[in-house]
Amino acid sequence: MKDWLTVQTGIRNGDKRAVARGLTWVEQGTDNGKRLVKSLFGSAGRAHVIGVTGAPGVGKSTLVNALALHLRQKGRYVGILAVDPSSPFSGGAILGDRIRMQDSVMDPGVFMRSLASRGHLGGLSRATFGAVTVLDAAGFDTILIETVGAGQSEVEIMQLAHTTVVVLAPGLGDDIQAIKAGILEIGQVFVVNKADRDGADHTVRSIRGMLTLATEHPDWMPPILKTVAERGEGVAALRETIDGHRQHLETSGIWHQFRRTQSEHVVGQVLEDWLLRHLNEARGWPQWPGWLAAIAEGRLDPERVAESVWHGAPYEED
Ligand SMILES: Nc1nc2c(ncn2[C@@H]2O[C@H](COP(=O)(O)OP(=O)(O)OP(=O)(O)O)[C@@H](O)[C@H]2O)c(=O)[nH]1
Ligand SMILES: [Mg+2]
Repeated sequence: MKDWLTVQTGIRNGDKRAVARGLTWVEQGTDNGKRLVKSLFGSAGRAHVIGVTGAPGVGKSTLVNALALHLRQKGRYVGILAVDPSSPFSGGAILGDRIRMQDSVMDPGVFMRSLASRGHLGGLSRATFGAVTVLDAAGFDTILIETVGAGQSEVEIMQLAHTTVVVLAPGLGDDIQAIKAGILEIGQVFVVNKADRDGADHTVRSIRGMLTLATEHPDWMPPILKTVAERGEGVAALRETIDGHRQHLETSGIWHQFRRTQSEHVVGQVLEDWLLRHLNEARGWPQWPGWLAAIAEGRLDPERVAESVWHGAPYEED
């Protein structure tokens, strides 16, 4: 399956092999990948995209797996993206996720994929956007995106989600972690997982305290739920809460504005990617070191160099 039209047709028919091929193209940022996302964008926009984020090890993968199994029992088609920003050193972690998620992998109504940054600058959230488009067009009606809630790119990835679930676990300093990562603001649903451990109620209380203090939620006060993902406890309630949030988005009209807001965001990202690529290319130009020296010595205007980078071609000497 090499030709992109065959892959596109396969994706529209929900063929998993075509979906896998399409996601590889999208992940690698190839021309075929871009063509595919462009052509499928019109058929996407139906799926409920749910971000699941939180500090390392809080149980995101276990929870996503339990949620996916529960959604399948409700007859839903579930796409799962595990976005790993820490590549290339995380092969083990991805493998661990695969193993933990293998219950879902055996089910034809579930498609799971890890996306790694593979050393590309930027691009990761763009690849995630493309992957969501592919899964959405393939008929997966619920898409779960797992990412570690640490840096800017993860916050950007969460902007692709209609509903962001922030996962925490009881234990020393978890409340501080949440503030540090700036993820309090992005969550519409909070989950205290590992509720089988001591301190879960304390964590719930501290999240509630911080939410009341830090954010205004005129329409939607984020619920805080407790789960034991390993045993599937609290997962049904979580699913109901997430569905409730979708309903809130629809009745408030936000659901319909979402694509528009997202489009603007995506255009900005494409531009950022271009600029980064131009800058990296320019760094390889033979003139580059000389220019930097000339700027440092005051013989050359930095704006002149920036213009060259912008146009993707070295400036001509007068
Ligand atoms: N006690 C307890 N352990 C859990 C629960 N859920 C998950 N775990 C365990 O917590 C560990 C981490 O779980 P993961 O699901 O890999 O956590 P994660 O947040 O996806 O981790 P990263 O992707 O590495 O950030 C595993 O050993 C799980 O078995 C739970 O509800 N209770
Ligand atoms: Mg994980």
